[in-house]
Order: sequence, then C-alpha cells, then structure tokens
Amino acid sequence: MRQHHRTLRLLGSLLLVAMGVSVTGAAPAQAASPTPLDRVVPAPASVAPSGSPYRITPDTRIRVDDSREARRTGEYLATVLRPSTGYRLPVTAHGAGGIRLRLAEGPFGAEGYRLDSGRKGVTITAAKPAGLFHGVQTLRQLLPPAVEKDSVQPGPWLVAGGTIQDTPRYGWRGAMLDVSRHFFTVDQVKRYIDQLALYKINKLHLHLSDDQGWRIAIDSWPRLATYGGSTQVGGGPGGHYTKADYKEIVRYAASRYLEVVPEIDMPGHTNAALASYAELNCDGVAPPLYTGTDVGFSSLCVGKEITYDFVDDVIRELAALTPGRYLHIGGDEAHSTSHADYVKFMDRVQPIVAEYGKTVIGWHQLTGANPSRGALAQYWGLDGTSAEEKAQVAAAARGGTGIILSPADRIYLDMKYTADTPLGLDWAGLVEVKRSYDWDPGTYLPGAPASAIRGVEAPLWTETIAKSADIEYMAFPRLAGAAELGWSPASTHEWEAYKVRLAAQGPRWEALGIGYYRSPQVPWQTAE
Ligand code: NGO
Repeated sequence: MRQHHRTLRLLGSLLLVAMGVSVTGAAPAQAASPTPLDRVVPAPASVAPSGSPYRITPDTRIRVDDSREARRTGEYLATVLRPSTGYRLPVTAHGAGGIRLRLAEGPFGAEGYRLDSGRKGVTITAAKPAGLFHGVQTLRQLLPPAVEKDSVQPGPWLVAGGTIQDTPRYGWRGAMLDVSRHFFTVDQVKRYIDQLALYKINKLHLHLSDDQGWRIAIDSWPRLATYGGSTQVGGGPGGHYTKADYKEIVRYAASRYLEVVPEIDMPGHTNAALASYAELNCDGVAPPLYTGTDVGFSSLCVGKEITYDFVDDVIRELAALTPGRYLHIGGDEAHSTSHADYVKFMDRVQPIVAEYGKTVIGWHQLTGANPSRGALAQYWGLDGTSAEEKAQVAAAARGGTGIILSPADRIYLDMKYTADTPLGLDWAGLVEVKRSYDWDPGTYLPGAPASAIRGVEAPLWTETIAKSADIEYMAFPRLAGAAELGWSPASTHEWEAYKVRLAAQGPRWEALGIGYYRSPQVPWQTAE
C-alpha cells in the first residue's frame, strides 16, 4: 500500500515536471519564455529587446576570433554550458551563427561589451578581452538557472532577442577577503573568485596579515609564515600561502579578469609579525601569538631602523609576486602608535611601495598622514563617523587622493543582517539587503568630488567566518548589490526593480550550491 502511494506520487511528480511545473512549488521547472534582457545583476547600462530569441541546440558552436584571450573566454563559457546542456559546444574559429565572441573597435572601453541576440545567434562584441568575459557573465544570467548545474538538464536554452550595451560606472569593483583571522585555502579562494566573476567584480583584495596570522611566505623573514601563520582566531591551525600558492591565486584571478590587491596591514595589526621576530619590538621582546578578536593593541616599532628593513623586504618580495598595480599597506586602527609616529612611518613606507613599482592604497586613516601622489584611500566609515573625519577624507579627495568606498554600515559583508544572524559582527549596525544596496557612491561622501570616487569594495572580515559556506551566507545576497553599485549607471539604481532582479538570482545560487541568506525583503522565486 505504501509502495503504491510512493509510485503514485512519483508518477504525479513526473507529470508535473513534464508539464514544466516544479515539484516543490508553483514556479516552472524550466521557463518556456526566455529571461528578459534586463533581468541581470548588475543592471546593464542599456537594454533594447527585439526580435526572436536564440536557442542553444546540440549543433551550437562557440565561435571565437583567432586570439588567445577570446579562445580562453570561449572555453570558459563552454565549461559553464556543457555539463547542464549535455551539448558538445565546440570552440572554433569557423562556421556561422551560434555564440560568437568578437574583439573589435567600438565604444566599449576597457571592460564594456555589446550583446546582440536573435534567431540566428548571439554575438558578444568588446574592444578588450575583459569586456568579452563580462559579456559572457551576462549571457549566463540570460539562460535559465539550471544552466549552472553540473548534470544534464532538460532545457530549452533560450536567450531573449535584442541588444545590451554595457560599460561599468567605476573601474574599481572590489571584494576583500580577510584570510588572516581565519585562513582560507587556495581552492576556497578560487571558489569565491568564481562567485565574484559572476557579478563582474574586478579586484580581489586579500588581507594577508593581521594580529592573528601572517599568511604569505616571505623568504627573507621565513618565521612570519611558519610561526606567525601557525594559528588563527579561536586557536585553529591557521596556515599560509607559499609563493607558488599565491601565484596560483593571482593566475586564477587573472583568468577571471580580477586583479589581486595584496594587503600587509601596518603599523598596527602586526602582532603575528611581532611575535615571529623579537627584534621588531621596541623592547626586543616577542609577544605571544594572538587568537582573540581585539584590535588596536599592536604596533611596529617606528623608531627602529630594522622596521624599515623588514618593510622593504616584505614589500619587495610581495611586489615581485604581484602583477597588479596596487599594494595595500593597511594603516587602520593604529591605536598603539602615536600620531607623530604614524605620520613618520607612512612618510617612510609609501616611497618603498613606489620604489617597487606599486601604487599605495591605505584604509582612510592614511588621509590623516600625507598620502603620496596617486595613492588611494579606502573609506570604511559609517553614518555615525564624525563630520571631522569625513571632512578629512573629503579634503584628501579634493587634493587628488582617489577614494574606494567600503562604508561599514553598507557593504561590510561581515555585518549581521539582523540580530538573529548566526555569524558576523554588529559594531557598525545590522545591515539588511536593502540598506546595503540603497545608497549612491557618487554622492555618498559630502565634499568629495564625484571624480575622486574610483569605485566600491565589499570587505569580508573573518573573525566569525571559518568556511566557504560562511563566506557565502554573508556575501549572498549583499555582494550582488555591491557589484551593482560599482557597475551600473546611477540612473538604473532603484530598490523596487532591483529586488525583483535579485530574487531571480536565488535559483541560480541554489544551482551553484551557494547557501544564501533568504532576506524577507526580497521576493525570492520558488526553488526549481
Ligand atoms: C574594522 C577593522 C578590522 C576588523 C573589521 C571588522 C577595518 C578597516 N579595521 O575594519 O580589523 O576586522 O572592522 O568588521
């Protein structure tokens, strides 16, 4: 009897699936009509629907120009599409129709693209390889969420007809991962990189050192990694990247058009270094390793020459490993360094960064010293930050310091969503999805000229974050909003429309195995 019921239920389910109805709810298992061209995050700059959709079939080819970069992005697209469609999808320079990736002159800038879709095919055109890659991310989102699964799905694989023209508002669209408070392996970082790429994030800032752990091998000071990296918050085993590991992260990030921005935080947040080498301490005594979560208690010894030998060695080795333009020197919460010493330290350290060919970035406290020409300051204040401090940052911005916006009460991904969020901190307040999205980087900092704003970055500090599932729960859905703040024109910025586009991402995250926070502010679609 029970067996009979099960069979009936199964038959019923199969029938529903055949009818295109989800077994778990009312949503169609695979939409019969294609995703509208404007249901993409981040919102494209302009969308013009027209004509019939394109359908990916077993005969579809991915046609690429005869360039290494276009071919690589073609192969990347094929890797996304093959498992779920079950099609061969050869990447080839020959044939007609199909999905075409084309490099050509045009008003696309360094990262923009145009996507034309119609009955015969989809063409993504860009002036630079990064634009092709971002166009491919848009194409992914135009296909049903099941395209992200790693087993064959029924289809149909339709792309709505029309044209998208798209270029980013800002050149800096970053995400920061703190690998110091908890260590994350190369594979965990790669997983996050893939998630960032889906939303056209183009900078991966790695917070490589802090009181609790030093995470990058430095040949001239080996104990930094072997001893200073041997623990983490709560006293776990910690870890560090060998130079080969770090290069692999840089390579993988570059293959997804992300630039790695390494950070060595100084002169504060340096207990792991001070514990590793007694001579770096003013009193010559090494403190014990630290596994708590207090901030502001450590400082490099500003008056000792060896401090600058140390900084020179670290920056030289890190710069040599880093093809990107930037090197982040921290500079936040130097509460155990006097103001005079802080200024003195920054005056000596910034030229070292320049000497090794890199541009300085510091947390916005750097604007209280003398930011070097071309330096960027990363603003992490909040609504409650004093007018004086905001004015100091705005004055630096007027003086030529570029600003990256990471307001803690908006896009710190480690802030709790609500009082009930099991992970995260709340020192900057509770940050629900709407609050995280609902602000304008262009006008956010009073007195800072819009032209000084280089973009936005969403930091994820990891005092309470220990595994990939934790990263994902805190990043999704807020990361998508930060990405949109960085990419989309201000004119598209509107919560009511955004929340509908955001809701459509839910089934995609489920298909990708991302466990996200189901904010009640968002009208999530029923899972497939
Ligand atoms: C602050 C602090 C970090 C903490 C983080 C936690 C900055 C720039 N310094 O942000 O050390 O980990 O808050 O939210």
